[in-house]
Amino acid sequence: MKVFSLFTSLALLGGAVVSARTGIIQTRDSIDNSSALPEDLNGSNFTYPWPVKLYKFTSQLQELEMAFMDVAPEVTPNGKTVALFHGKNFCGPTWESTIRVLTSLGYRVIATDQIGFCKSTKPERYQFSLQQFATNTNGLLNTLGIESATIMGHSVGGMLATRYGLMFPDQVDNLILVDPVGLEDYTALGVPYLPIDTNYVTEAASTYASIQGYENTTYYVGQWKEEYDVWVNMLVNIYHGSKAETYALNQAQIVDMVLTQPVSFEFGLLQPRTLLIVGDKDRTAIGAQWSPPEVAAKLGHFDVLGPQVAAQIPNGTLVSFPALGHAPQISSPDEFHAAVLDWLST
Ligand SMILES: *[C@@H]1O[C@H](CO)[C@@H](O)[C@H](O)[C@H]1NC(C)=O
Ligand SMILES: *[C@@H]1O[C@H](CO)[C@@H](O)[C@H](O)[C@H]1NC(C)=O
Ligand SMILES: *[C@@H]1O[C@H](CO)[C@@H](O)[C@H](O)[C@H]1NC(C)=O
Ligand SMILES: *[C@@H]1O[C@H](CO)[C@@H](O)[C@H](O)[C@H]1NC(C)=O
Ligand SMILES: CC(=O)N[C@H]1CO[C@H](CO)[C@@H](O)[C@@H]1O
Repeated sequence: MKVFSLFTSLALLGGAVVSARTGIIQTRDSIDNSSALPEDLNGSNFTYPWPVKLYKFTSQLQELEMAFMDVAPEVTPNGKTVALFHGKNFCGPTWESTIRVLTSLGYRVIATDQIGFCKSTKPERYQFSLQQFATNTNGLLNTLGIESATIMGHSVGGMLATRYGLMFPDQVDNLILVDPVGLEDYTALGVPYLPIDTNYVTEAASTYASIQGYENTTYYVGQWKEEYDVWVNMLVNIYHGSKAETYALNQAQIVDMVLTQPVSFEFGLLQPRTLLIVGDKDRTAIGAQWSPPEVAAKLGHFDVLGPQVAAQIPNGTLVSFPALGHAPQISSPDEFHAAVLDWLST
């Protein structure tokens, strides 16, 4: 049987894989540390605050590149690593101030761009799943020789961090979920299903005004500051950049992933020590925009969801910010970092 023989050869080859495209055997998983990466990398021309590296690996029979920053401690290393997962409207560099705080205390920080986002490959065909993202990211950390790390994820990255904690509990020192989406199962609460093609049209129509308007309301509770513009423009340039079409498709697939792959039934199974951080004024709910008003009204109450979910997590602690929205690490970095460091130190 063909499939069987492929698996057999994978097992025999150990550290190598067969490329479906070329049929040739390639060395598995490598890191490209080249300092000469182009400014426009896989459709994003944003200048990152630290050198961008590429994790090259094979997934779903294609060669992919996952961009990341590997930031060394600025002081004597404390031997610990934090891996940061961005949300749907952000990228690795949006964590810049958090990276500065952590590296100033001796942490090594890995800030990833997931496949389909930012400076990573935008595949034309890919089965997007939280499990696949978690597997990709675990492969990166293993390739870097990092045996375990604190995992911190924001928004969709928080949903991914939850899945990562469920799949790799022995490799998670601490889990930090920052306004994660998926604290509730949107579909079960009545969000109608929209095909990827419909989401694609919405994604492809993204503009500065649509992104800024959304972030102003949900991320910053209507308190816009000029310094937030940088993150909107970073995104607008990808939507209009050299990989615009595939990026819009990938983002539509990611909306589909969030709606069809709930984690909300599994919080009780999380083994790692977990900090859940929420802004009580966050009302983020995937699909609320196209739901009937009575459905939308039920969704995204982080002030209620925070305590509910923290109580389900066996080793869970809740920190809530009464006045903040979806992005406390951006809107109130000092308060946010104090809460994270306080919890990490106990
Ligand atoms: C890139 O750097 C990593 C450590 O960050 C190292 O393990 C790897 O061997 C380097 N790869 C190349 C091709 O220099
Ligand atoms: C990225 O591209 C946009 C236009 O698509 C341009 O306005 C912007 O200056 C570019 N940024 C960088 C850092 O090259
Ligand atoms: C942000 O939203 C608030 C409240 O809806 C509104 O008053 C304000 O004009 C908006 N600011 C910007 C820059 O869009
Ligand atoms: C929570 O995790 C910490 C650190 O791993 C551990 O010391 C503590 O016993 C755990 N508490 C519970 C209730 O599992
Ligand atoms: C799919 C794609 O365009 N991938 C590119 C991402 O960027 C790296 C570095 O320039 C290229 O090698 C890939 O081909």
